Amino acid sequence: MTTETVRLDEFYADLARADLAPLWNITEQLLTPQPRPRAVPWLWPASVMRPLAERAIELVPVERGGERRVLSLVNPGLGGRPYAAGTLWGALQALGPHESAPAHRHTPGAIRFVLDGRGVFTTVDGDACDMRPGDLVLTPGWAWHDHTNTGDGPMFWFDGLDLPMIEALDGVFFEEFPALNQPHQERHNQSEDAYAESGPRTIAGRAERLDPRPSPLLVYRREDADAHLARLAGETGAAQVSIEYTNPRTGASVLPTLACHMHRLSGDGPAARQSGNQIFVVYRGRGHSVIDGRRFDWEPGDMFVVPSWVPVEHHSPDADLFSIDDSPVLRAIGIFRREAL
Ligand code: GTQ
Ligand code: FE2
Repeated sequence: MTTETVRLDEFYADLARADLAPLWNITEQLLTPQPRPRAVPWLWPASVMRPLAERAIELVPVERGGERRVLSLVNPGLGGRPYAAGTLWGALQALGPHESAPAHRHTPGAIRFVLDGRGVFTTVDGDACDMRPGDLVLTPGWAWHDHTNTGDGPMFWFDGLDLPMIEALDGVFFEEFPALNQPHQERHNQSEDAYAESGPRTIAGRAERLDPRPSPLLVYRREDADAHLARLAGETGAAQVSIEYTNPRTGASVLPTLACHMHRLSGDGPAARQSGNQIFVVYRGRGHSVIDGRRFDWEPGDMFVVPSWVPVEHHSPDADLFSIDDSPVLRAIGIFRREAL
């Protein structure tokens, strides 16, 4: 070895010992020309998840400590971390007949999209929000929340949280409510009444307004989304129409960290990619999506992930896809990109 090489080797060893790294050797892996998400496109079939969730109801009680009966989507690209994508938590939650999940609060914000069952309400800061299939329920960051099943059957819903994002920011706080459940107002769904006369609950396309506060409306009903989608599809005749659930007071996304959409397909949707991660939940109908050139066939209750900047297109003669994404955060810092392909 030349003296030069020896001196260089010594230098790199000294750098490592001093807890320093030379950028010039890692520039290309850090400043990538475009996002290189570690999460991969992936689909979790309802036919696999649902029987496992039913077994969980039989085998595992919902208790303090564990808090929830939730099966989290584990993206195989993330080295075993329990996240659907780098920034998003996705999960299937199950609540058995006459069970309730304890009240707590945390800085990560959450949304629930109801898949199946009846008789459940989620209490959010004292407001009991009734949940029916196709409804969207918000539990904003630091809001007390617990889930109660008053019915004789199980309920299943999709949970979407910004947990990995808040974890990356080292901003996770969690607190148990002093009692198992929080008291709630006798009259349910008060946020719905309070915002009945304010602005629209869904908009065509994507929100442009930004708001650091979550929507004060906590429940978005299936019927409203359905009517809007039907109207849009009729007006445009497009093979895919999309609406976003919005804050009726400001027109912003429902949470400062998460946007929620519903997409109605009646043919071959357009190909597009966007920065930030997305999770899709099949609400109604059968079809397939092509993600990064790979075909994923889906049916109701299936969940799939489209990582940042990966091209995606959806195909179905008749289907509704619910989705969440982290675009409000990318938009807030001016780095959101979306491109038709
Ligand atoms: O229902 O409160 O999927 O706290 C993950 C964490 C659901 C919930 C999840 C939670 C909840
Ligand atoms: Fe929670």
